[in-house]
Amino acid sequence: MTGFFISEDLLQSENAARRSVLDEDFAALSRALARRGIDSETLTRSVMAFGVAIPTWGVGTGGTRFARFPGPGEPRHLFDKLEDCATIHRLSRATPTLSPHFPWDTTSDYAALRDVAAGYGLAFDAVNSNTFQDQPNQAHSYKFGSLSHVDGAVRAQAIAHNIDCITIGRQLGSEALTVWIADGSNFAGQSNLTQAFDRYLESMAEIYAALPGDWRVFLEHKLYEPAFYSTVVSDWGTSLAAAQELGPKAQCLVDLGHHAPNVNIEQIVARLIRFGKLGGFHFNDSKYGDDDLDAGSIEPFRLFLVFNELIDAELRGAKNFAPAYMLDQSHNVTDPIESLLQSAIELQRAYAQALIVDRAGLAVAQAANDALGAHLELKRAFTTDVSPILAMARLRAGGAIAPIETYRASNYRKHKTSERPPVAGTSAGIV
Ligand SMILES: [Mn+2]
Repeated sequence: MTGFFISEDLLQSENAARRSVLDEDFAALSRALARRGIDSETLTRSVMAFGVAIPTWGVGTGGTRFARFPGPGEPRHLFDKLEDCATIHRLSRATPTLSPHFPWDTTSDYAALRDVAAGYGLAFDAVNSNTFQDQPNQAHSYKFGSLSHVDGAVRAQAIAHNIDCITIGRQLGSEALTVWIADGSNFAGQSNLTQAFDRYLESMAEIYAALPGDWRVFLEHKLYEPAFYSTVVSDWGTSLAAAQELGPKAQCLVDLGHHAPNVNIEQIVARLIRFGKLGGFHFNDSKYGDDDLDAGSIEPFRLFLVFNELIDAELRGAKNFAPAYMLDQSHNVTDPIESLLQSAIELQRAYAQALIVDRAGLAVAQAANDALGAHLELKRAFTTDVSPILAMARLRAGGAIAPIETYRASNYRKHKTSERPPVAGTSAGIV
């Protein structure tokens, strides 16, 4: 790192100040869990092994449809973004991978980029294509769609871009491509609903054919926005049908904000797992729609219920089950580094809570039609404060007992504000 970096000395002194309280809390929780037959050491090791990818766009301040209020010391380019991602992982030890986006993260030497990331202990997860906005000097516009556009020349351009993303991803060591398209219509009659989906499937088949043998492609559905009458890949049913038609390398990606209000997302997750088609997640939270709020900030119980399905699948050895975990949030009013630290912790919390569900007790209650008893098994896990386990996992992995407090004590943002003079056109915020 060329500029300021949080020193080992600061990390150690911040941890030392919190160590005795953590030891006390960890011991008390370990005793409580042991009474339930749960080994806190095993649980801590599981938490240490959990990781979620940071989206490179997430470390910049996001915006709304109305405005973007840039924060001080924002990353100016890809290598600044890497510094911020490295800092998040250094403190949280929960974000060992990056999910890049093209063309926003375009650079001239991807082998060098991979080396710089590796120097920070970071690797690359799924690459994201972008056919939802036009790029300078682009031959055709995506105003009326991309992979499902009525004009074959536009579709060909969008297909070529996705294949370019695969080529870049191979150089970065990635093994998956995430495709989300903004295609749809705003007026009844504007688009032939059947033909638009047929064109999407034909385009995706060409992208699918370009996938290396060990790659997967994730299809991300979204109910609405920017199209407000119909969206070509609108829901998990459409996504599942497309993934089944394309073949085994195609799986569905669940963005928690891309569903109808009040939809039972954990049941969708269970269905996709049942058919070996759950590819991964874009974690965030929402109150109304695709709000891209911080994971676990609005509905932590729902997040827990999603992880409950994931653990259930893991324990029963569900086939084709290797979901990729990514955050996909827009940080408008917080320091993005703090939001991403907290979100990674919230995912670990839901994961740990799901791991301590008494599954034998749950199965007994379900078999006996004991509705409340079954519910209480889940609530007992959800209401357990696993914070000491999470903090101990971070400490043992070399991170911070209190990541946000340590980050604030370091004055990282203040240092970056002087190192990074503001520039125009920082890309941030994604679907
Ligand atoms: Mn998303």
